[in-house]
Amino acid sequence: MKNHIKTITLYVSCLFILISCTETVAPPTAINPTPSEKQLKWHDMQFYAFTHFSLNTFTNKEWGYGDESPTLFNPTALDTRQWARIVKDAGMKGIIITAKHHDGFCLWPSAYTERSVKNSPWKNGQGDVVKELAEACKEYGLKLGIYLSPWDRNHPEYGKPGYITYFRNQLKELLTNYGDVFEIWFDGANGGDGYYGGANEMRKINTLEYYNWEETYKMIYDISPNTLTWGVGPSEARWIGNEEGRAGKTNWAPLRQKDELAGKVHYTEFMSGHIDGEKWVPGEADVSTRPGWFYHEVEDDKVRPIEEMVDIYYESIGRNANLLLNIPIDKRGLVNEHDEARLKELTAIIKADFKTELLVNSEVSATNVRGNNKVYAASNVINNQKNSYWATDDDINSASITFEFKEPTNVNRLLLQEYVKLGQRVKTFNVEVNINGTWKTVANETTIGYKRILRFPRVKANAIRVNITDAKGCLVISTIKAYSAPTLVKSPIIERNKNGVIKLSAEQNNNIFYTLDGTTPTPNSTLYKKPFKYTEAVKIKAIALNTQENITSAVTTSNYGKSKEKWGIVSATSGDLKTAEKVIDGNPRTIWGLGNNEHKLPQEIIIDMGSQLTINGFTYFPQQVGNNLYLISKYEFYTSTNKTKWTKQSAGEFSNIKNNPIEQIKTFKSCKARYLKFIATAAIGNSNSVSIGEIGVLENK
Ligand code: FUL
Repeated sequence: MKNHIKTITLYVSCLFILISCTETVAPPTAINPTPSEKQLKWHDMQFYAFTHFSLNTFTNKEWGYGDESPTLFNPTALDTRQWARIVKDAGMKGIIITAKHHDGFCLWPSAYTERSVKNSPWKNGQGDVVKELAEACKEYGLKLGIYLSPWDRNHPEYGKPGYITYFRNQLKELLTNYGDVFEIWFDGANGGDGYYGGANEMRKINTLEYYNWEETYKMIYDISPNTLTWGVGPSEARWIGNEEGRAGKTNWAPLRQKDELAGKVHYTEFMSGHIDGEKWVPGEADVSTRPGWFYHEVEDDKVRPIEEMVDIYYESIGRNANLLLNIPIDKRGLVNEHDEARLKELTAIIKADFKTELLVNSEVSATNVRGNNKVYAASNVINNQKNSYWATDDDINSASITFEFKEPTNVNRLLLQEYVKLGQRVKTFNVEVNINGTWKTVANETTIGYKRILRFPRVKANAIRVNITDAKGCLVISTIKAYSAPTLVKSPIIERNKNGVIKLSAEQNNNIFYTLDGTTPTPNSTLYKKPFKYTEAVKIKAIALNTQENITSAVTTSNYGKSKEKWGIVSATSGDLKTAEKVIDGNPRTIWGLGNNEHKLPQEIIIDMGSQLTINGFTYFPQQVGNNLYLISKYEFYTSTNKTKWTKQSAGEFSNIKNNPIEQIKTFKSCKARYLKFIATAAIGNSNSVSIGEIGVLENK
């Protein structure tokens, strides 16, 4: 009898399972906003290149004024196939080119202006860079994107209705003559002083009204429906709010775009989007391999260190954003060797980090599965099918999913994806690992979105559990993957103060080895023990060694002129001389000038270098820390051997300093000098206040 009952029970439960598995359970309803098909395709691209290349490449500027002659554009070995090969090898999916930057020079022979390649010596005016790139992209299976600067510092009619017709005509040319364009990039820098056909004046416009973006976008979609619009106006993707390539840890694709268009959103909010945003406007993180966007020879040794590049990857793609990585094209018309080498390193590290997926053979279970139906099974997250997902019941917006390994497994990366076609939902989650029976939390996080990648210290885990603790509705998770990435040893930081004291630092328990003669350091080089003094010009190279795993870091190189030991402040127009000393203390984080009302422009500082030096440039490190950076936008720089007769060596603007407050390097003809006079003549913003982190010189070798 007992057995009989057992059989019946078994039979009933099998039937129940069978019914619940075959029964169709409706998929979750979408939570608005949701992405369009075009946006979904764009999300899948994840990683693509930016190429800044124009007249600026030849004039050594970041922003041209608009009066530079097109005859200066003369690459000696332009090869867009080389760009495409390097981009493809780096695993990127497309290239966006600066068809026209702010100075108005066109890389294609536009029918609407003389200011283009057609009036340059390159290919006797017969060339077309956009066409060559479109062809190379096609050959290498890459998508083409276009940057067309709305701001045009050359055009006589900029600011008037005539320019809008010109701008739209150029858009038409670019969107019809070069095949498919996956993205059109409209930069936010707009209005200011410029050449404007010889008027040489300041022109300010209201970006939103002037361009009538609604209409401009309508025109774009009519001509080229598959082109995604980026940037100003009611666009389909947004700036990430900085030029460092980093998204917020919390990052919603939704954005309150209506508020943004009404001027009610500060750009720093772009890093995180808005939980209550009414439109799907995902973030794209743009950053250059170097400090500047255009190629400058002085930045050849300033390509971002490999650890920074890796961080950028994880803090953009790993934080629900696409990564747009700029590779400046050099004067030859090629990707420079320095950038190519760094890209290869980055590609190798990313490949190694995601080499072996670890969850694929694990046992998966979840605390809730929608309708108990296998269509929404927890195991869908490891089946590698983009269109399947684990979902929970409608009333369940928190649940756990557990992966049990067959044997203890090393893990330090977790990749998660929501099925964003149905909206971005997860608000908070955490990750636990089970080590020999004890659960330990390794991450406490907020959003997931299209893709989230977590890095945590390597653990040998028996199981991993992801607890989603809050969401906008039921859960819809398409992918969870885990990896064990090799250890990346961070290269040392090199600092030298005013008196020439050199300090090297690295991660805890790492040894540092260095050289002072320009040779590559190895673990047989000098072991760093404590800060030491070295006042002469020197090239320091250092590596860190993780002694536990016996792995070395990449090399950090720092070039120094003579130390500023003998430097002093002669005079400063604001504050006491002691505070002014901060501009020569070797530390860009300490500043002179605190944006208060006493500091009116112009501001001037005179420095005595203590002895006569031969110099051919100066550097200005803007303030790095603080909410208001009091940045200098225009300057004059003078030198003197006797403090009475001054020679103007350089004057002009620090272009793009607002969005990218990097060290500014200005070169000039070599001269002898003992005294330096730096004058700030204009500042960013309305405060009229300025500050300086550090002033330095470029010494002639
Ligand atoms: C900025 C521009 O002003 C820069 O020159 C550069 O093109 C960068 C990508 O966007 O805002």
